[in-house]
Amino acid sequence: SLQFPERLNCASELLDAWVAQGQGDRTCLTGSRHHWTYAQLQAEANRIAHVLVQDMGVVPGNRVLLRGGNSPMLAACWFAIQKAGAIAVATMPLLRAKELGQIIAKAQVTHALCDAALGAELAQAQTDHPVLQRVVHYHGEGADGLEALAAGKPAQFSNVDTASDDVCLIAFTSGTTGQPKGTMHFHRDVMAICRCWPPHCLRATADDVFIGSPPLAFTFGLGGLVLFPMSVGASSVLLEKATPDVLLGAIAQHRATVCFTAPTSYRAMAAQVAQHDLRSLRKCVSAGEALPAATRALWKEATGIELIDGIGATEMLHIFISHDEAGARPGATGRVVPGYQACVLDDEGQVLPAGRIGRLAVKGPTGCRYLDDERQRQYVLKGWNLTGDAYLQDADGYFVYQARTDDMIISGGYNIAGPEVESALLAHPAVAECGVIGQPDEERGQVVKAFVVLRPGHEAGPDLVRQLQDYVKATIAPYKYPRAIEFLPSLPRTETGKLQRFRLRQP
Ligand code: 3UK
Repeated sequence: SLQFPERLNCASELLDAWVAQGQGDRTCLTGSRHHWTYAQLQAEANRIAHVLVQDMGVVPGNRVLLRGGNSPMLAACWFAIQKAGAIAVATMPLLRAKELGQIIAKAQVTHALCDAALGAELAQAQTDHPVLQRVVHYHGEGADGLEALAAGKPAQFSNVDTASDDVCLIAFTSGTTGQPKGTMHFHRDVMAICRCWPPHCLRATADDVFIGSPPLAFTFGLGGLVLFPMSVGASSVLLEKATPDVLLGAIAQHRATVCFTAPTSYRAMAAQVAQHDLRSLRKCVSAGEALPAATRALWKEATGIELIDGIGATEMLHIFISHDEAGARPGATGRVVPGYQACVLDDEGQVLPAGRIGRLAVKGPTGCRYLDDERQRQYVLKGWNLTGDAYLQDADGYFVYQARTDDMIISGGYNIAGPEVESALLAHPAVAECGVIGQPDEERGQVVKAFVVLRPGHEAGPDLVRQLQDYVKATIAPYKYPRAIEFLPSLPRTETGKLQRFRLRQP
């Protein structure tokens, strides 16, 4: 049920409840430094909660910034913040002082827990933003470190009695341009996402071992690598830096069964599966950007596993359109996740019939609450969240991704979705990665331009350009073919695996 009691603390539900039920000895989190059962994670989180309250002066409602790569300690800190009734503001490890400063100012962050190895940029941000009063480091040495402070604290902590609609988490969007937007989520939102997508599309059990690449600061990673495994009593492997080769090695080493990562990472892994024993793996989830049919086929051929695609958004907290393995349909994201509603709207906000391209709108137990941002009005219309994606819904209720609304290419009067051209190109054996944009053009307004990264053994040149163009013309409507093709050694991507099209557009 998606009804929640008036008082609710997500740490009680996801962590303490297992120990209370006598399941405390089950393995919970594994990292390079720690391997914790549920009881050990609970004790650690309780001690850290005491540090937050006694040593750092955190009171309920304070915003506490987290900075670190994925690790059991980072997760323990996250739960400690929940236990103290404070609000977690997790940040991407690669952020610099200036970006951290924007987040500190926007969320009025007063306290921080930070991996000692990443302290310098945060110290700089703190100098510029004195609202941040107190930073404590973990994974370091010394008597003022988090571990030393926590060692003297009791392993019991009485969780703050939060309301189910108290904010517990401010997630910043991995937006590719503009000022970062903070999205606020309640304790009940954290529980709601555990009850919607996982039981319907993932169906993991307590015996599963989760693994993946998304940072816990990205809600795809927080859900997939901490909340969802813990909601079923499973365990999770947290990797500080999960490049495709590291991830493959770790899947084999830990006998992982459920993997979460982005399409680009599945493509890179597919090329090297032969060197690894992946027989433990049974479920693979793809999100963050559209999953091309060619990538679904590539991964299935390499591993025998049907990818589970799902579109989620920081604003919605997690995935709202998806499918299970049996419901996979190449080229489509899936159907609306039970608990949510979704439709496609025209520019006037009217629902479009099947087959028509328009703006994706979604509604459900979670939704967009920007922290002090004018853009709330653009994102939410009459209770519907407009994700900024162009989609169509087919007659069977499957949603077919087209492009980000601002990324639609208009060329010679035609509307062309770059990702459709990318999907066509990715099916060609010479193409490892590609990105398609509209390049300004006097005559046509825009022309379709493709940036292509080649697989080893293929040579860039006019012959290959012509081959690729002919290939696209033979696969999709010929007017969509890329009139310009440029070869690059790699494509610009965010830490979350999203192609940065705006950077491809810069001449
Ligand atoms: C795009 C997809 C097509 C789409 C996210 C799962 O990506 C997540 O959140 P962000 O706020 O970005 C949201 C935007 O990313 N997108 C994501 N997944 C897909 N497009 N197919 C997909 N499967 O433009 C969306 O509006 O960074 C994903 C769970 C939690 C998340 N926060």
